[in-house]
Amino acid sequence: MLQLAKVLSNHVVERYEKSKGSRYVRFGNGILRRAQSRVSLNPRFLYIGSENSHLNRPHNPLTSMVRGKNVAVVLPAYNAARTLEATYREIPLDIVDEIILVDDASTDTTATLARSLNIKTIVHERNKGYGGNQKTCYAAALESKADIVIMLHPDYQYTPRLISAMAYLLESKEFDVVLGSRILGGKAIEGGMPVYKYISNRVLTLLQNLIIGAKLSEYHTGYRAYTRRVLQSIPWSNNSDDFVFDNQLLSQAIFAGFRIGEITCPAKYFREASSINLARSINYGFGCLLTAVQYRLGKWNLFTSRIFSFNRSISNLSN
Ligand SMILES: Nc1nc2c(ncn2[C@@H]2O[C@H](COP(=O)(O)OP(=O)(O)O)[C@@H](O)[C@H]2O)c(=O)[nH]1
Ligand SMILES: [Mg+2]
Repeated sequence: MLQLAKVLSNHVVERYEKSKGSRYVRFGNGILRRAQSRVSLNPRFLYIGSENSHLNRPHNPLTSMVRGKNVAVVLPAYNAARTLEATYREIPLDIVDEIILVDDASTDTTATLARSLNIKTIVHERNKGYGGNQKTCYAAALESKADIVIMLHPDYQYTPRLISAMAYLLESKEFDVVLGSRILGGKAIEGGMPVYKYISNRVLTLLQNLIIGAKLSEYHTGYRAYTRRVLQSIPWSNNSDDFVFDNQLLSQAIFAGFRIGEITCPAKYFREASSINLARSINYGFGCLLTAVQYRLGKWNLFTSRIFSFNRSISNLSN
């Protein structure tokens, strides 16, 4: 590695490294940028690629930017070829160490496209469902030594620009789980959420809050961040392979005493961003209510279902 310590536009260039044919420079303020292929070693003319040059941006930067924490973004994908690149382009790679996409036997070119974007891609040979997909995502993220894992849908519904905010909230150690809530900002319907989805979300959330005894703005967002400890201690492999997986994991986290933080997240609604039909939505709604009832029975020690059969004090145990 060639070390440079020169001053450029009031920033100190800490180092310059050639890696896989690309050149990166790290400034004293912590910003990592990819330099254009022709880099002048005269620092006065060192040209830094624009922040928008997203293609072939480096994954696995030299060190993590979230105070030494390894940040992984997992993308559970199913037929996401039309929206993947737009999603990827907005992922803040200056703080993300690894992006993992799990392709659930899509019938489109999701996996090929993901690989062409240099995303670590795992392909299911057969469709395992949304929950089954996330199981592969979290297993891969834990294996890659991630300290913070952010699950983002590759359907470009939730803005990836909040990844940094979510990662820093977890890094603050005030929270163990962070949710990007579409409800908090009060703009869900304005943002295009269908009215029937909004009403179902609010009613389900109200019932879940009453039964579980929490006070979340919603339990149904597809934008979530977890610490390694949460994913290591909750037995999520017992959960459903279907859409209710998320809801079970969140309820398990509350059951175990993990602290849940929420931030406002605007969400977009367009054809590719929302494909679940009414029958599956209703099935999901009943699954959420069943989870809440299982939670309550588990808390009252009346009946312990499989998903809640773990030590409820795990959040207090040391790492
Ligand atoms: N693994 C898997 N994921 C699916 C399947 N169907 C939908 N999804 C994903 O589940 C997520 C939520 O579905 P979506 O239609 O966007 O729901 P909505 O945004 O809540 O209306 C998206 O990321 C989809 O790609 C499936 O059969 N298998
Ligand atoms: Mg969606």
